[in-house]
Amino acid sequence: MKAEPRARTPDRQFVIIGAGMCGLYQLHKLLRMGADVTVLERGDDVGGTWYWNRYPGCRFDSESYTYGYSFSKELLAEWDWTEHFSPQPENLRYVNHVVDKFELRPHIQFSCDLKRAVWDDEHRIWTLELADGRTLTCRYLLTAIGLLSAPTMPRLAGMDSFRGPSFHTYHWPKEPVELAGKRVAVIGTGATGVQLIGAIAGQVGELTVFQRRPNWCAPLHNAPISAAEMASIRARYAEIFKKCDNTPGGFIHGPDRRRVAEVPRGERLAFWERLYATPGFAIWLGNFRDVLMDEAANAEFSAFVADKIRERVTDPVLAEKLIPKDHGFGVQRVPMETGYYEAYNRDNVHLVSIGETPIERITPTGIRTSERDYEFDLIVYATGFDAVTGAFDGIDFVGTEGRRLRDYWRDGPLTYLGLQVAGFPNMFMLAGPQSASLSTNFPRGIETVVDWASGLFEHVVQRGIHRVEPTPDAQAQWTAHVEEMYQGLLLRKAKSWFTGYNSNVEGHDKIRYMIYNGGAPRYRQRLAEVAQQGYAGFRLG
Ligand code: NA7
Repeated sequence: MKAEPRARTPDRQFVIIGAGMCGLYQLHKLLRMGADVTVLERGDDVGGTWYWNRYPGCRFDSESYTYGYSFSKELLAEWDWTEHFSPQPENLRYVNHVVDKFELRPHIQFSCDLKRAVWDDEHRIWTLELADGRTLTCRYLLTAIGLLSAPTMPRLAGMDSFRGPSFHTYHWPKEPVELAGKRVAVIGTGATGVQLIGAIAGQVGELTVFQRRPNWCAPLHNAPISAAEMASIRARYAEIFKKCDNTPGGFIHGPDRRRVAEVPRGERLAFWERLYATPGFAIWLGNFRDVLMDEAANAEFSAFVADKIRERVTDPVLAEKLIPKDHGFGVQRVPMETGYYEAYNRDNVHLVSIGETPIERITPTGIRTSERDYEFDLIVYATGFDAVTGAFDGIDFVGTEGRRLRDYWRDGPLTYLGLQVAGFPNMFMLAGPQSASLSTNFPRGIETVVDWASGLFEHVVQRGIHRVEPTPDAQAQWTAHVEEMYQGLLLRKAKSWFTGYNSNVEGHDKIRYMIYNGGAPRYRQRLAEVAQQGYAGFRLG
């Protein structure tokens, strides 16, 4: 007869991977529960996204006061945001302030690069192997490894041969980078490239942008927050967070329930003018609801935005190059810009459409396209990320019967609630693929998941339960539901990270269902039902 598995005592009860916004909140919750917990962070300080991304122009696209944590009244009362869309240095200061206030730092171990995690089903523990050879065991492994934390470089010949500095935006150096008078190349025009280009156009000598496909960008309309405004925001925090709770994306912007065709043309144009002048994502998430669902509605709004680009870019040939022709507005993540289109009116800014004249190679002195050679002092790769699953693929997770996560997810993620994977007991993804955190204003999404997961952890710890795993049925149903939620949306056709595309990663050239598009309220409701039903879909014990 097979002996009953016996839980062995691990080094730690809980290990959290990652000290960004998500991991830090989970740490705080577990400490308050009195749990034995430590965080392993690969960087040498806290902050995650806000620690790594230091490129000029990096800032929130979320209203600052909707991005901060909502869990502590005291924190809300004492922190002042200085801009409506706060820049990276301030965001990093905020994260550090939270860490100090809640005395989290002693519970975080830095420079811990997790390479492998192996589940031992007999003893019900995870063994974690770090890059430097150290190991640690834990009962529960909680990943907070970010959704855009595995940067990807193009696969171009000669990249190592360039004599000047070159780096991915994610690895923009901590030390100041000399830009004045320099000839700078930026490859990539996603949300990152668009922030960077707007910020440095006036600082560099010459700026040459290599654009593969243009994006539909919209004005951010950032502004400082005065002391009086901050006082008013503070007085309205409860109302602001309630509003975020009730919108699909966790922002203060929710869809207008009318359809484009229901509104007389003059009225809808006036509405769109107002949206174009409104700060933040209103233009994307506060638009008529069918703009993101119906081809004709989307085409009409896209034509409106195309005209805005034509108004803002003085050279009509250049303007056409900046207008996307292969997808409509909002089908891909909308980059929010500050002076982006006007940058192209400057004499020192040049656009190279590499859709027309592809890059052939990087040379020791610059970039060679099919048309000519360009010379640069600095090359910046704003080429995006192996989004969502990339950070997981970077760690060798080995579950029951030797199942490897990166193989199991080869054709796309399979999860239950975006939280757990069958065959990987006691591993919880706090911002995993197919959860709502990825499609929402991130902190709003992660507070939901962390609060809920903390309830589950309390439940299992109190009952002496040592093993939690989703049933294959529950997982299959959730994954099918996630896929179904893509069907009504035009974004299902996009070739962007929302659908798991990345030309720089082998095999990432077909749709993968990465994010939960059912909206945050529906996701929260589902989590609540699962808990009420005694954690339906999970096998406990
Ligand atoms: P994105 O949005 O994935 O953008 C990456 C950009 O880089 C995009 O313009 C790509 O062109 C371009 N790209 C990628 N690979 C190449 C190669 N090989 N050659 C030329 N151009 C390339 O990443 P971001 O960092 O801008 O934004 C990520 C998220 O960060 C964003 O959504 C926010 O949530 C914050 P393409 O469009 O694929 O033709």
